[in-house]
Amino acid sequence: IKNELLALVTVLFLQPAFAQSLKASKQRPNIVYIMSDDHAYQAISAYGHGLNSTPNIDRLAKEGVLFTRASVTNSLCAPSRAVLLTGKHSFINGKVDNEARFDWNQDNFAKALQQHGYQTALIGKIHMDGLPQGFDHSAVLIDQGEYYNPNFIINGTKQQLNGYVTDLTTDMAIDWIKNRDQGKPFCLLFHQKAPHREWLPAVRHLAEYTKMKFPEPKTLFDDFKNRGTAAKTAEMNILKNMNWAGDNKVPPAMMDELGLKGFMSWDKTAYNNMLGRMTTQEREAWDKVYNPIMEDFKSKYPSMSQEELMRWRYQRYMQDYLGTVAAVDEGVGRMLDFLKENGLDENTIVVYTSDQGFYLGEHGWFDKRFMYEESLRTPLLLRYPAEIKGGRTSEALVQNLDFAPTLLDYANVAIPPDMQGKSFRKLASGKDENWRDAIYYTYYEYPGIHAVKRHYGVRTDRYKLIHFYYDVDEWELYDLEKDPQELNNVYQDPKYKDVRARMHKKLEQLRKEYKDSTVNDKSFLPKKPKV
Ligand code: SGN
Ligand code: CA
Repeated sequence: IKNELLALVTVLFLQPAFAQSLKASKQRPNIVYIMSDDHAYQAISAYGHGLNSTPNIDRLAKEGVLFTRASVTNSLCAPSRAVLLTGKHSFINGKVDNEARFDWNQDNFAKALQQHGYQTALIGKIHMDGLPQGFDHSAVLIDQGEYYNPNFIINGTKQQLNGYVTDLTTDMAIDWIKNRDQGKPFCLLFHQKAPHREWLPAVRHLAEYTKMKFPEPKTLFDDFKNRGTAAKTAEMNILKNMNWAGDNKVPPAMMDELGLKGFMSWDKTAYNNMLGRMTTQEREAWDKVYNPIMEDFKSKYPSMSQEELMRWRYQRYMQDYLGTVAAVDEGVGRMLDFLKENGLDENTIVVYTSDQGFYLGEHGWFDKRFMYEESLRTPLLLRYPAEIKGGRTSEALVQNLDFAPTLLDYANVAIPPDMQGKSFRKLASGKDENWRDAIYYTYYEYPGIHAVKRHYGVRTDRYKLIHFYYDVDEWELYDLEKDPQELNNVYQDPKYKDVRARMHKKLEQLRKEYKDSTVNDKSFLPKKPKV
């Protein structure tokens, strides 16, 4: 019997899965944090909006947890990244808008991981000046970065790479893991540029996506009745505020023939610069697909109504935006396959998220910035089989503020007490947790591009209170249960008197807790961002 037992134990040990989980229990987990830029949750099929198909990102939902109400604290690129790194609100970490300087000398969670024996890397978009601190290796795009044959700054040295940005970023991310020091755990921030404006899909996706027709959101023709000034004056309308060449890919010469004017002064330049980066072959492939579309548009344009034009522009927008998402999804698939093939899938936490949400035609809009749902919320999926059973969803009010403490918690590194977020590690695996019942939001980039007024607010399970200030003084209150699309501001409605008072109280409480004194402190307000 002794021999049989010995044989059984030996067989068990030889099972690769068993061996791996035994190893995993001893090692600190690796982290692959994947973040895209402007990736709306509506454009991930696991969220069930029926727009497109993202089978690889969906694998994270099947094998992990999907958060339905994850949100950001400031719906803008660079501020969101600063919150991710520091675990602190914008008014504390100082990166209040895209123009403000980010102080890399302050603490961030990557530095803490490094100090505790992790090897760290940052690959892709970061949208901040200065050499990233906290990373053993960095390969970052300059500012917004380019889709075709982009420039990267690799450990401080500029280099132009040949290829498509999403694929190059994925290649570099996988290569870095391949070449890592196998004796240490790792944390990789794998940040895609896509699907950021101006939405240039990879050559292999052009034909497929430009043939697709997408369902229109119910509020594509929103008239902003019962809303305040901020929503009415924002410059995010697909019909009025998009660029013809830069965004919709109408060639500049055709714009002239049709008498079309871009909303931004850089409309034609953007098109010329972007397409000018392509190789001859890439450009030929592009023209082959886009020329017939544009010729067809040219012939129809003179008889198109404003409504038809809006519909055409919405479809063009969706085709290119979702076309860029296709390559992001493939990159996630390649990363997951790589981890699996190399026995790293059990002991690696994989996160997928975006720097914020995005409007895909809701309220007639593109872009983000507002505290309304589509841009406040951001996709969040997390896979870690050692702790999380697949197929879970969570409605908890988690935020990007929580990433730094959560990842430190998984790595068994003490969470610095001045971080303002909270670890959602227990929540992720479905354990009981006394979670926050409200979130706090701030937005500052005004005056600025898209003209979204400064605001801050609070959101609870059911209600949202927003204050727009600076050159207005307006309050909005939404009942998200009765009005999930936020079409009816009930701030002045007597029926909501008590709710309104409760929400004001909650807001004050949060502003105190997070130490925000910025709204009444004029000296804090950043200098006019350049448009
Ligand atoms: C650019 C875009 C804007 C976008 C900002 C910020 N205009 O300025 O539409 O809101 O970036 O985006 S573009 O014509 O230059 O493309 S963010 O994701 O970096 O915050
Ligand atoms: Ca962004």
